[in-house]
Amino acid sequence: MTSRFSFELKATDGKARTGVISTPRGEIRTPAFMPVGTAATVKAMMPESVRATGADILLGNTYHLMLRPTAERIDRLGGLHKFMNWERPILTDSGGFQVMSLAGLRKLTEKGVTFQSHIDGSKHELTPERSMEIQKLLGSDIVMCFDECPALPADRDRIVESMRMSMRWAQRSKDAFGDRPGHALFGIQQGGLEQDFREESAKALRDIEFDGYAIGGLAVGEGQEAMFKVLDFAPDQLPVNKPRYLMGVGKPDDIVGAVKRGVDMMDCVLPSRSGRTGQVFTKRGVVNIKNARHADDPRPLDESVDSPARNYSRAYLHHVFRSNEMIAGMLLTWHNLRYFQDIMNEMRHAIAAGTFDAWEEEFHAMRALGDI
Ligand code: PRF
Repeated sequence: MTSRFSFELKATDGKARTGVISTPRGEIRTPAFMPVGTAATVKAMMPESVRATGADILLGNTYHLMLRPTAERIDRLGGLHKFMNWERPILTDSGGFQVMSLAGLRKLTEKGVTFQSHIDGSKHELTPERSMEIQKLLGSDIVMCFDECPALPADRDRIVESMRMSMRWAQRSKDAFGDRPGHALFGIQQGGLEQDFREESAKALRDIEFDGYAIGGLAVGEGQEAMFKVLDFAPDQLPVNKPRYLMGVGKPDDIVGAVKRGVDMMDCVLPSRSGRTGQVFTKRGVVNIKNARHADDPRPLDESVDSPARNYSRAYLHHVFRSNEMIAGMLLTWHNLRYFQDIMNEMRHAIAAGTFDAWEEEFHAMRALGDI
């Protein structure tokens, strides 16, 4: 085990990269997909099962955990890893983005943001300094800068103003984070869809110097085409020798397109949330298990995905989903998480072998066939 945080690039194929992030809590193979464990659990999964899907790292949320059960309580109980029984790396988001999408009555100033809890209406404040303190109390391995991001579309003035404040917050985050060997701090690039603002943001972050760099402010309503246009230049604006993390993305084809453009890490609630709403991701596209056409189908969902769900018929999965049985969410979530990790694993191998383009072509061809 290394005692420091480091990133080693092993191979590239076009702009796609594969490598390994080393942390005192274990290695993270990249490109990496991070399941989301918002409230100290990946919903419907035990940590052992999450690991069995192939995940090297989980994402946790400052916003949810500060409200319930509070960062101080988690600290008293030995930190987030011990609390949730996940000993491998955890990345925590910094809270600002979740405040903007979930909290009531928000007030944004240069100092930070005050808001009302979506749980009980109580009043709270988050600043770069408080976010760093909370992420330290949680024991997060990869800490995210405190940032802010406007919903798109927004006009250029609003975007640049917000980006520049996030860059001032990035400096305050770095100052408050201090020197914590074995723990990493990632900066977050903002700037909407504008190449000049993205470059200004990247330069500000490069000057401050971080252990990794996230691309924020995407997947906020702009659509895949607009997002890919930004990803055609944004990763190149960030240091080549540090991990690049695209926040909150995405569907399987978003993930593949992002990796092709030089992204190393991603997170999304999609595989776990969809598992609970009956949406299933397969090599041949999306299947909705609720659909009546599955009611008499004795075949498994997708035999090629190695999860417990393949031991059940579509008819059974349809039945337990329609009956609101918990096993439906458990099996479908496991399947989805395993499918996402399979994609990452296949991409890592294809990049190392220099066959990413052929792999991508096959990925799209299989989806074009439609469900079995
Ligand atoms: N900033 C932070 N978290 C995020 C985002 C962001 O821009 C996004 C945007 N897709 C998701 N999560 N801190």
